[in-house]
Amino acid sequence: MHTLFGQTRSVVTNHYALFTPDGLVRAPLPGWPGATCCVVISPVLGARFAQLLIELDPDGVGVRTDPDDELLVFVRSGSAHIQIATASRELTAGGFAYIPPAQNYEIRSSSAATLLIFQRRYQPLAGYAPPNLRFGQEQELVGAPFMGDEAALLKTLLPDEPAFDMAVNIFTFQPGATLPIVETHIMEHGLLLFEGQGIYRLGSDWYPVQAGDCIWMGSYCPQWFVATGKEPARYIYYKDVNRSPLR
Ligand code: UGY
Ligand code: MN
Repeated sequence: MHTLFGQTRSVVTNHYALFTPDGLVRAPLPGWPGATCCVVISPVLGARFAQLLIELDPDGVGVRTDPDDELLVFVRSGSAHIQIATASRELTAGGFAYIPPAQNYEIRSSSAATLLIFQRRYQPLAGYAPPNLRFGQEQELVGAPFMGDEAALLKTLLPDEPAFDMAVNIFTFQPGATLPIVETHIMEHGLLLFEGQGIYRLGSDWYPVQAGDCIWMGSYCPQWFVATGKEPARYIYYKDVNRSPLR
């Protein structure tokens, strides 16, 4: 569907931002020679992490540029080969890798793949070593009812352990299902709506959203969601966790 010239659903504020696919702009990115990259969310916006959309074809590769960064790499489509030290995996759609700081990696694709990446400076925690490298497959995870609601199922991709300073979860809402409360919390979010549609409340505004939309919610941004339409709505989101609010 064409939008009227000069119109967009994208909106950027100090507390939140909504990015619709029509307005995303690709640009070269250090660490991704030959790949097509889009930095959707970054510290320039006020966030403390980055959310990247990467299109990899056989000419593209992803390698580490900063030893302090950790990454959650999620394959949206196609397949990607991830080589980390002696470990290597072929990941297909729904596959993911958590890459801890300092571990060198090489990400390639033999055909074409689209990746979603959450990346941030790892924040060490006294008494705990950084987490280990992990691979997983979203389809193998079982969703748990969110605050008792069978119509809102939550899958957690990473263990809830103190060493992790990030969580990445996938929500599936049946049509009509909602977040049970208007949440207002210190954690920030980066989000990509995989499927379906709904209304997202951000601050004191309400936005219609659909598959492909990305959202940044800063700390303390009031947030709420209802799935609308006839299909379930499914989104993946990042959240900072397990660290002192004073550091
Ligand atoms: O984990 C969360 O804070 C989640 N319930 N927030 C959200 O989906 N906006
Ligand atoms: Mn939340």
